[in-house]
Parts: sequence; structure tokens; C-alpha cells
Amino acid sequence: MTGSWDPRLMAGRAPAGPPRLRNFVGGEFVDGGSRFTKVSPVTGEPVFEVAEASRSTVDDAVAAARAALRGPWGRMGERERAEVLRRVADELERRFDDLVTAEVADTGKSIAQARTLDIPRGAANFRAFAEIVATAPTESFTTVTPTGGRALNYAVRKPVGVVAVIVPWNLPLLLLTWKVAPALACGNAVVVKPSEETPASATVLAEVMAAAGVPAGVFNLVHGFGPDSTGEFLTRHPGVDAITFTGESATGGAIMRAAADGVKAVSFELGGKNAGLVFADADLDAAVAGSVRSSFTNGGQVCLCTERLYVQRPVFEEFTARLAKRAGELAYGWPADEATATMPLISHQHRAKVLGHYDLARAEGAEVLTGGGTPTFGDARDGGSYVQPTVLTGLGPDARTNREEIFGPAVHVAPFDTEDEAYALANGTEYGLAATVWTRDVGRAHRAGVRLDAGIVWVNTWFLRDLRTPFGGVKASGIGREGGVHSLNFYSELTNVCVDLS
Ligand code: NAD
Ligand code: 6OD
Repeated sequence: MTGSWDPRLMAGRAPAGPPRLRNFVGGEFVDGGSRFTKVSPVTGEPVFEVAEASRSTVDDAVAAARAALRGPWGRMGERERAEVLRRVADELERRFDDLVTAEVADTGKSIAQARTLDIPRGAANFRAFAEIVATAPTESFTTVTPTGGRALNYAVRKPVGVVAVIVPWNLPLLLLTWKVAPALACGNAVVVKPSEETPASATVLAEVMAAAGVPAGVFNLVHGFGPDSTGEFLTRHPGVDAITFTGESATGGAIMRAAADGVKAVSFELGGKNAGLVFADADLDAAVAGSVRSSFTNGGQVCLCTERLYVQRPVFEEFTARLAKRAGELAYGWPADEATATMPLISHQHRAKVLGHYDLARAEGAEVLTGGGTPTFGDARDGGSYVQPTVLTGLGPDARTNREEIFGPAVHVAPFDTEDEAYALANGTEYGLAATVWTRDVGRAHRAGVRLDAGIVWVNTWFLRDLRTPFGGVKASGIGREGGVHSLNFYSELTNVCVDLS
């Protein structure tokens, strides 16, 4: 497929007809079923033709993964696997421009963001887990036996087996490699299903795997949809040992039901309705700039994005006015323009959902401080799926606008008076993924970590990541933690060996 990554794809154009993206099974690119068309969110024009994996293609992918576990891959030690992961990172860096093209063509995100966040994080995931797996200890205990002797207990890590990796469209390579890197580090073989909206960077990743010398069958890629398609064929497959999924909470429920039949382990990173708390003692410039980032990065299409801001009353008016002004100024340029600050939503279907939320907010009585509709360009972008960055106010905590995930560039701002009230408001949804707190009070910074029902609490920053730290959600936002040793614990089985030394 090398050569298909024409930079004109980034502007939503497929000049010589849309390139065809295929499945990758047992080290070969294969068709395997019908095809679907992927359109550009920037222009609405076709950018890729994608081979949808049929049930038998999924069977072949799972069989190839199982066979790979019986081959040299299954006998490799941690250090050798870490070396393979470093070669994958090197090759990802060599294919940097193709990956940027693929990611921007699929999502319409700015080239600047793809270059500084999405693609570097893809390579960083492989480098980080190469280090983590090569250095992670396991437990060891010396036990006094009933006869007064000694026994030595120690744990050994073994791969889980064939891992199904199912991911969404918002940060495609970043989220995919966040799972594939630790799964391979632990010696598993994977069958990956990217979102039907973002097939391209995963296809480049398959090329990267082959070029980096990853043995055939260790990494398999199947394209397609969820229910009654590739995703469901994979999660219901008896040859799959574990499922790692990132996506909507409702999809997590459907996958959990499928996994129950085979009693498969699941790791879930799900939706959020994240709160930001701005205290009156905060550095207001930093809080405004940080909240613009946390609400509107990637068009608001990051699971960690802030959709509810609670601002202490003395600074509420000033903060809200400054936030709305900055949101209204976010530039809509083409992905290649350096000044571009926002991006389209992933599809017309998702745009209809987000615009439905804008209408709902108005119907619930919200005041729209900026945005609330769609922009017009007078060029090909009018065929895309843009919406205006939107700031709302005036609704209570029980409004659906303050409870349901929008997953677009929209935030509601409301005042609070006391610290206790702020935590109660922040904790008042069924979700619990991330929260952001803006304060100069050190004691409060630490209290917030304890009082907020969220898997991740940022203080005076947002989306600052250390890949060794636990990442995941509470309540409807997920099951389990990934990151560092937490990923190793999901992607491996520990066997305790007990040796009587007497
Ligand atoms: P989605 O749940 O619709 O789809 C995610 C993936 O699951 C896609 O590959 C899809 O094809 C597949 N899928 C859908 N139904 C399936 C089924 N029944 N069986 C098997 N596979 C199925 O999510 P999306 O719209 O792609 O992504 C947006 C959602 O993801 C938001 O809710 C967002 O909060 C969440 N998300 C969470 C995190 C996190 O780390 N917690 C990260 C990113 C996105
Ligand atoms: O940074 C990460 O590791 C991560 N999993 C980010 C998730 C972003 C959600 O859209």
C-alpha cells in the first residue's frame, strides 16, 4: 500500500480514485468480503475504499494469531520482545509522514495536532512498553512451612493468548497502540479492529509491523463495523482469550454480554462527562487557556474532554465571558493551515447527534453564549461535518445536557459557592473518567484527588500523560486500568510457583 498516502488526501480529496485499504491476516494483505467507502469529514468526498472482513476472514485472523503463539514469538523472552517493540517504534518514526496523511485523511484533524500528539504518541507507546516489560518485577515471598522449613514463592508472567483489540475513531493510532504495544510486550498475538471511520493509520501500522520483522500472525488487522459485522464476529469468537475495548459505554455493555459466553477477560475504557472545577484562587489566565484546551481539543472528541465547567462565584462572570470569547475565535482552517485550531466531527451521523444536543440544550432552557450551530465556508468544506464550538450556561445539574456525553465541542458552565458543593456537582453523573481542577491551594489540590469520583484527576493541567500511571474510569467510564504495570497485569497471566526448599 506504500505510495497510496498522497498528501492531497489530507484535504479530503482522493485525486486518482480512493485507495483501497485491506485486512492484514497472517502477514498478508487480503480482501475477504464486501467493501465500504470511507468519506472525508472535511469535504464529505470518498477518501478510501475499505475491505470489510467477513466472518471467515475473522476466523482466519484468529487462527493466524493462535498459530503465531505456537511459533518463535511464543518462545521469545521479554528482552527480545522489547527489542521488537523498539524496531516498531523506529519504523513508525520512519513512516511518520504517511501516518500523518492517514490520520488527517480519516479524521480531518489538523496536521499540526497529528504531528505533535497522535503520531508521536503512537511511537512512544511502543518505546514505553519496551522499557516497562523489560524492567517490571514480579512478586516473590519466602514462606515458613508447617514443619519449620522454608518455601520460595515467585510469580511468572505468561501471555493471555489471542487478544481482540477494538478501538474508536477519535485518536486512532494513539488509542490502538496504547493497547497493541503492551499486548505484544507481554507475548500475546492480537487481532485488531479499528473503527470503520478510521481504517487508514491501522493499515499503515500493519505495514510497519511487517517491515519491523514482527512474525506473521502476531499482528492481524480486520476492518469493518460493530454489530453483526467484524466487531461482533471477533468478540464472540471462541478462539479469542481476552478483549480490550475503548469506546462508548453502551457498546461496552454489548461487548460484555458477548464476552460472558466465553468467560473472557475484558478491559474497558468508556465514555465520560468530565467536570472541570475552577476555584476563585486559580490563575485565571491558565484556567481559561486550559479549559479551552480541555473542552475543544480534537473538536471536543476526546473521552477526557471537559463538558461541564463549575466556576466559583466570585470569578464566574469573568471566566465565562473569557471562555466564550476564546471559543468563538477558534479558527476553522483546512487541516494543513498552521492557524487551524478546530476540526470537523468525524461524520455527518455524529454531527447530527451533536446538533441534536445543541437543540436539546436550547429546549431545556440553556443560554447559548457562543456557537450552537454549523459554520459555512463557501468552499468544499461545506460538504464536511463541522459544527461551531459552543459554550452554554443556565442549566441545572439534572438537565440532560449536563448528564449525557455529547462528544463534541460543547461545554456548559455553571457557578458554585463551596468546595463541598463543587465535588458534589462534579460527582453527580453516572460517569467517572477524568476531572480537572484549577486552584493555587495545595491542600485543596490533594483533597480533590480523594473527593472526586474519577479515574484521573488533573490539577492545573489537562491530558498530561505519564505512560506508567494507571489510566481508566470509575462507574460507567470503564473497567480496569491500563498503563505501566496495570497493562502488564491485564495482558498477562501470573502463575505462582511454590518450591519447598526443605
Ligand atoms: P463506539 O463504541 O461506537 O465504537 C468503538 C468501536 O467499537 C468501533 O471500532 C466500533 O466498530 C466497535 N463496535 C461497535 N459496536 C460493537 C459491537 N456490538 N461489538 C463489537 N464491536 C463494536 O465508539 P466511538 O463512537 O467509535 O467512540 C466514541 C466513544 O468512545 C465515546 O463515548 C468516548 O467517550 C469513548 N472513548 C473512551 C475513551 C477512554 O479512554 N475512556 C477513549 C476514547 C473514546
Ligand atoms: O493517553 C492515553 O493513553 C489515552 N488512553 C487517552 C484517551 C483518550 C480518549 O479519547
